[in-house]
Amino acid sequence: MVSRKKIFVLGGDGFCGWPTSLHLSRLGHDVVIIDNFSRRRIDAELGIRSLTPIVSIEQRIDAWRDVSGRQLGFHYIDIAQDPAQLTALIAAEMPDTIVHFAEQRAAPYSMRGPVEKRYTVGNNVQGTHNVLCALVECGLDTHLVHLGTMGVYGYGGAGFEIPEGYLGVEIVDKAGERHDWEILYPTRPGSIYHLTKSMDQLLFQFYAQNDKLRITDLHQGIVWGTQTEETRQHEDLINRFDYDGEYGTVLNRFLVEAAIGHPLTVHGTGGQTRAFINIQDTVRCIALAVAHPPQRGDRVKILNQIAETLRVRDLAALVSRVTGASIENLPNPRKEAAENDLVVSNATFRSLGLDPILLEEGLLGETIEISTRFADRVDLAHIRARTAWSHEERELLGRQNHTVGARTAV
Ligand code: NAD
Ligand code: USQ
Repeated sequence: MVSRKKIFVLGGDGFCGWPTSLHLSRLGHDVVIIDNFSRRRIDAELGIRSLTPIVSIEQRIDAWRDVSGRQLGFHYIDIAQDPAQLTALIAAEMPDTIVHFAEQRAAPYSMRGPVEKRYTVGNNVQGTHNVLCALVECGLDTHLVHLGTMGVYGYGGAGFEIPEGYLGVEIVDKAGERHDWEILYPTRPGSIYHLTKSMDQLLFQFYAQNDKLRITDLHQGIVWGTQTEETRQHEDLINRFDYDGEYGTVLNRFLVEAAIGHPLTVHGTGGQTRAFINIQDTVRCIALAVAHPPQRGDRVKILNQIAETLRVRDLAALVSRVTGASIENLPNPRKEAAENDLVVSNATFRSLGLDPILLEEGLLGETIEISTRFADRVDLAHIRARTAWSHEERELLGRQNHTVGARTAV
């Protein structure tokens, strides 16, 4: 039996936030979405759109009321730019939990140029800090659940299983005495976007220590899939699906590429190993995190939110086997290790009962169906990833006859 909570979902109009809002609502919680539609505006700025047709937030909320009988609240607030409005709403509604998805989340977009770098740092770090500041100002014991990323650990290949957020270290002092410490795992972000998640971690550490805020930081892997049990219930509840070179994530992109007969766009050798999780498990994990808050005075609770790790070339081979798509190895526009190992602990979610969906061939079915159903909405010009991480990659791409400029020609 779930104890009913009032939950704010910051970024509740987005890819992870929308299905999470529905799931928490179905579990009986009182859900209020806060969003500034910046993601929809970036679609317009880039000339792209979700593969799936998404309706307005008002239509989404109406459709959910019709199928579930439950009401979702909504407030248009820019959490980075409107701290007073955010604080006033928190003070008035006194949420038990705030789930924070409201950040610019695409690594390639964050590396496009100075405008996007500044926007990403400003939006993400300021937004997170405004939430923390508001909780202190309101004197509330609200539990903050933040969506972080596996990318804060870096992809250098640690040589051991990556723990959940903290690393045990032994220091030997001048007298030869040994001291055991647990420190935040040294962060090695690979993009400006990932850097903002590293900065968020320090903000959380400070506010948990100084103000005894209760904070859970979920280090999530790459999310794949689209639909959840709740979003399947009505066409107007369909989740967004990014496939373009800036916002599309690797597996969903491969499935769209296969659906339109485009070769699978493997960057480099495809030796990059990454962590993955299906969107249906994202929403389950968040419900579990909401139900298991840290105590007041605890350090930040960090959980790795992943199902499994896979190499990009193995993903491509799997998609090729299932769909018959060809594979193309492209010069990598990103500055990242060509090959890395990645072993990650997800012990806490497993101990809370998560039995994650693994990427077996059968489970790709729904994403392939969605990719095929909406294939005529794909804009071929936006398939290739064109943002170079630095001058080095720009030159490499240039030599390969790609149209890449300082801020990347699309
Ligand atoms: P998304 O871009 O689809 O959703 C983010 C939402 O936040 C959007 O609706 C956007 O309009 C809103 N938003 C952004 N800045 C805001 C602001 N200043 N004020 C109010 N609203 C704002 O992204 P997503 O894929 O749903 O990701 C959600 C969170 O999960 C992000 O923080 C991301 O870093 C994290 N995450 C995502 C993935 C993934 O694969 N999608 C993986 C790991 C972690
Ligand atoms: N890649 C390809 N071909 C493509 C697209 C990507 O080979 O067409 C490669 C990339 O070079 C990279 C890997 O696939 O090595 C993953 O790229 P991605 O775009 O799927 O994922 P990433 O940029 O890491 O970001 C995504 C989300 C981000 C989240 C992160 C989780 O956009 O919000 O934080 O996954 S993680 O990767 O675990 O840090």
